[in-house]
Amino acid sequence: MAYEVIAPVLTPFSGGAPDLEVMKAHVRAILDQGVDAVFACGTTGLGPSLTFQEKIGVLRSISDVTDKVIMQIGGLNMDEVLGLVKECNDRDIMGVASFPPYYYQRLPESHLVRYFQNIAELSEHPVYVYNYPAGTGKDLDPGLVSKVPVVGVKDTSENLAHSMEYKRKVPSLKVYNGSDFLAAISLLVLDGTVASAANFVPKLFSAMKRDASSAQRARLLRAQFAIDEIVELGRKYGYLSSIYDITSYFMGYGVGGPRPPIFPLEESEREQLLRQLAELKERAEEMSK
Ligand code: FW2
Repeated sequence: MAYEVIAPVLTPFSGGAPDLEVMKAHVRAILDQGVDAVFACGTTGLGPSLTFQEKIGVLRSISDVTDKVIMQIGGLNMDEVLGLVKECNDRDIMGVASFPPYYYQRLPESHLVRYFQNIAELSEHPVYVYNYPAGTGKDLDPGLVSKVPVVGVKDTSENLAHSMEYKRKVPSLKVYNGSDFLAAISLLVLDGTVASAANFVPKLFSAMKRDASSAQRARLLRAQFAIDEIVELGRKYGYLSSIYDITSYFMGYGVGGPRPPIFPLEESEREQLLRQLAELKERAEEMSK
């Protein structure tokens, strides 16, 4: 099976802690509606602000529901990073992924290579690089990625040429782009997309997979533009916050809220956002058929 649509799954919080039951139900729902796999503890999953124990909780809960999970284990404490690799070794999952130790800006390339080598040596699962230069301040380019034993890369960049360069220079790699705005084109020219919008329009992504494989270019573009409008609207309120409201509204069940330092929307903002989303929801549902 090809894993073309991977959802960087949000982490629902309630009462200041991850709500693992809601998370499991959400993962089940989006997989049932056409998402191929989930990427846990990424950016949308607020991975960088979860504690070690919370990440273990997320891993255990999701892997109780599905083996279609790539667990993002990156962090600044190597013992915890490797501890998470060991936890993953005990679970039946697709792979582990990591961003680089992002806080330290002048690490030599050889140290970044060693970071991924240490992970790969310990991991019993395939390893993926999570490249997100806008978030981490580091670009793990194809030259670096070719030096580490990884099977793929999730490149969160709005520069498609950058993602394609991995394919050209390291053809054996699975390459996913992580920008919602490049989801359609990633289905056509890369191995797939890791799109946060798959949290709230999983059926639309399922229709997009079908349209990509049958070259229904116009339909695919219309779907992409609907996603763009939703994400752009969400960004006005802070996307990592508003994705909880967008997902609850589109999916028809609550997924809690974020946890500070990612603050929830004010009630008035939420009402305004939902009013602005009504027409887009109808459009997305129509196109998901
Ligand atoms: C993640 C993703 C998607 C993000 C993107 C950032 O882990 O959340 O990288 O939404 O704007 O892959």
